[in-house]
Amino acid sequence: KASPDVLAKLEAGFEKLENSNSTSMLKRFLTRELFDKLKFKKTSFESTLLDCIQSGIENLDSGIGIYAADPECYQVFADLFDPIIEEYHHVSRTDKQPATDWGPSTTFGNLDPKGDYIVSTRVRCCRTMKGYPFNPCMTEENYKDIEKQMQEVFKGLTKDLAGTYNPLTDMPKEVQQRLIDEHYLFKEGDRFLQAANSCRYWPTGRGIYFNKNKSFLVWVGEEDHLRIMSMQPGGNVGEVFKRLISGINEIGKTINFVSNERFGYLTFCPTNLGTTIRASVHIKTPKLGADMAKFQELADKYHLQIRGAAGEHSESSAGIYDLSNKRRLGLTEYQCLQEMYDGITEILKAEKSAK
Ligand code: ADP
Ligand code: CIR
Repeated sequence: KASPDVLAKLEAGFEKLENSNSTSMLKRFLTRELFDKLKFKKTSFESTLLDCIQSGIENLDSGIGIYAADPECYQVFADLFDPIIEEYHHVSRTDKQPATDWGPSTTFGNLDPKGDYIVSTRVRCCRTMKGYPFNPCMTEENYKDIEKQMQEVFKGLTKDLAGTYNPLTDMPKEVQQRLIDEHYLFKEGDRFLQAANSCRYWPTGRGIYFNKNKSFLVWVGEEDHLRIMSMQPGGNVGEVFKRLISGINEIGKTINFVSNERFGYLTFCPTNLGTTIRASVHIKTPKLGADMAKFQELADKYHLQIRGAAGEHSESSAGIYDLSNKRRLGLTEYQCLQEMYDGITEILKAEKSAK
């Protein structure tokens, strides 16, 4: 059972949330009744409801406000996670995640051959390594182990995927900042992750791998054990996706990833479950951006998420937006890409015909 100290923090946190004007999913779904039902529970990793919701309590501007402190939380606190997962991904409780399917490799072409609108394209996915819990339950040794294992894997990558691993512990701050500004590296001190107990022992075990032209990259030890991504300038979705598939397949030869029937690949944040795929373009749509309410409506219609060009929770600058598929669970990898591809095709039509 949760300790008196945890219960006191939970009560105070719940009250803070109740009295706030937060619009997070956590606030919407965590009723008093549900709170009272879940507040005493603990997983075998000793994670409590507090571990899952403290980020949303500290950051009242959260969109979601909840993380799974360990993989068991998805079951133990299912009454809270399920409705959030259902609404975010448009799935129902009895759905199972379809088997991995990358689809035919030749489907996707260049969304913007003339290069007038799309600045760059990126597809990322998340992976949890077997044998390790999520961030809040990880020890310093866990971070070091994961990094060590991955350094061996990286040494084996060849051809277009061949590159170098760069641990944060050896990276001067200026280099870090440049890599962040160029959209390659995760930022340090994300307040949502910090409040979720996910930045302990930083920078130990954190780092970035990239190939020679920084078109294939892997983040180690950030929000998830691994974030694997492929990116390049322009709108050639096909090339980007193909490179991602080859990279994941290579890494998957030696590393076991955690998955289950219902949720597919397990991730720390419930929004990333399933395929874990976020396929995005940085796109210039100043006309659509002039009326954000209408732009959001259009994005919703095609299940696209709008982010700023510096990533989640950032503002758009110079009329450049990050548009990506919003759903990742309940559809295949191929379908995630298709959702983005078809949606962006429509967005481009709308931008071109807007006054
Ligand atoms: P994630 O995509 O991993 O969920 P973020 O939204 O924070 O997390 O994005 C991470 C980084 O990737 C940010 O620097 C963001 O600008 C960059 N990024 C995302 N999509 C693209 C893209 N299509 N082209 C270039 N950079 C991108
Ligand atoms: C929030 O709730 O806003 C943060 N915890 C981040 C949620 C992740 N969002 C997403 O779309 N992947």
